[in-house]
Amino acid sequence: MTKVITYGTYDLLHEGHVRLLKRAKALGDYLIVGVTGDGFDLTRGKINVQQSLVERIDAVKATGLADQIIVEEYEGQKIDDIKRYQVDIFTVGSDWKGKFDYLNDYCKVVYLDRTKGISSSELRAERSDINIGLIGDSPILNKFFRESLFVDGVNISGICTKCESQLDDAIKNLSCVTNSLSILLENCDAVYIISKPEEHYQDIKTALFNGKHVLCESPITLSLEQYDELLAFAVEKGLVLMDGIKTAYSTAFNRMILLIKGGIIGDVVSVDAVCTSLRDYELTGGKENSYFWSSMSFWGGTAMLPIFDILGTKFNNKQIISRLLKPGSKFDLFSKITFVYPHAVASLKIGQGVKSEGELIISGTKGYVYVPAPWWKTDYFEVRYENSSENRRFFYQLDGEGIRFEILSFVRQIENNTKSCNIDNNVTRKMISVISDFYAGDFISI
Ligand code: C2G
Repeated sequence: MTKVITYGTYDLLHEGHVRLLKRAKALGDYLIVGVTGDGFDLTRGKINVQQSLVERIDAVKATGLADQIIVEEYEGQKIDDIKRYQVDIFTVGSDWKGKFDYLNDYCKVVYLDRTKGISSSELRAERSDINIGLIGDSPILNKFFRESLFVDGVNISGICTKCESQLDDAIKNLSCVTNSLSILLENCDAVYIISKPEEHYQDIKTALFNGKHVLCESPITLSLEQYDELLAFAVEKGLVLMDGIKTAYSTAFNRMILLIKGGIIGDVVSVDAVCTSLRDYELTGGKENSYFWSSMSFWGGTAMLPIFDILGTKFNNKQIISRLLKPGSKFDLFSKITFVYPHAVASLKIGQGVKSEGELIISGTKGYVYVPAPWWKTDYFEVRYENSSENRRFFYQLDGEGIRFEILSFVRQIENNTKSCNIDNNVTRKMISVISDFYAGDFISI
């Protein structure tokens, strides 16, 4: 019996896939099809897969061409499979010609002509693009633009900005570059907002009023009442209002939270997060402007995310201690916040004008989790115990600091009309509540 094996994502199964499977089957007597797992596709950069692994397996099964279906989950698995299943022939479409010649050491390699004129990505692209308009002046917009290129079905259609000095040419050359929000809103279906925090409320309200979905950098607003008003309006109009904290879209961060909730370090007694950067301070000479945000606005949401994800939002009390840019201003160069819970304590240190070690440490009764700087865009963390031989290390690739996955989540919510973002609404509300307390003067000045 001649055994043949082939692999693929098989997203939105189409004629090209079926033709490949038929010709693969004809190469022998028994065909094994390796369908790529969701995690493996993410690792190899295929972030736009529409269907789940189960849906893709079912579609391949329904062709009746596969005698056996397996899941491809890791780099190099093909060699293991060829040996395990005593495969005689590996085959794949000619778009991969040459890429798998190394498998000749284990079996015969056959590249079959790829069917022209059809592909999963073309099928995905048949959906109309979602045009996203940018709002703000920050250099972060350049990152956001670059990351959007990795997401199928997204087109950056314009920008509303008051200052182009920090923007790349790719943005300056967009077809719609304006300082008028109404003109931008005529040229997009959704907006990404990173204007000054005090402008978020009005920008969001105008966008929602004009039927546009909103992805807004944290803090979405500087007052809870405003946030609740906007969220209710978005829900009423069937629009997405999404909190943009890219850390929430880092696989490593999310897996770390799951492991901690599963008890890997016992009861969590303390969460300590540090986020600092002098970049904007040095860029602007310490002068407030549209992208030199206060520490509380720039870092507050990010630093509170692990605390509220792990310990919840029901702390008994908090204390904010801040070093201000100048006496009487509400612009903190550095803040430390301590949260006291019934059986735990948490602290965060954030700084736009102070530099410290940007690590995240979660302390538990069995061990602790250590996330090295910059933890807010990490692909790596360690679980450490008293007996260091039991320590465990975790790595989850993070392309683009999580921004492309944040954009993907935003687009999926718009397409599927679902709220499935990685940040719980109660967490967003609590972040806004703490930040608004700061701006209301509830802090000790040092
Ligand atoms: N294919 C084809 N003609 C098309 C589209 C795809 O012959 N118009 C073939 C591909 O060459 C591949 C199989 O169908 O052999 C599955 O294609 P995809 O689902 O796009 O998966 P891909 O990432 O190309 O899988 O490690 C090998 C890869 O997993 C191959």
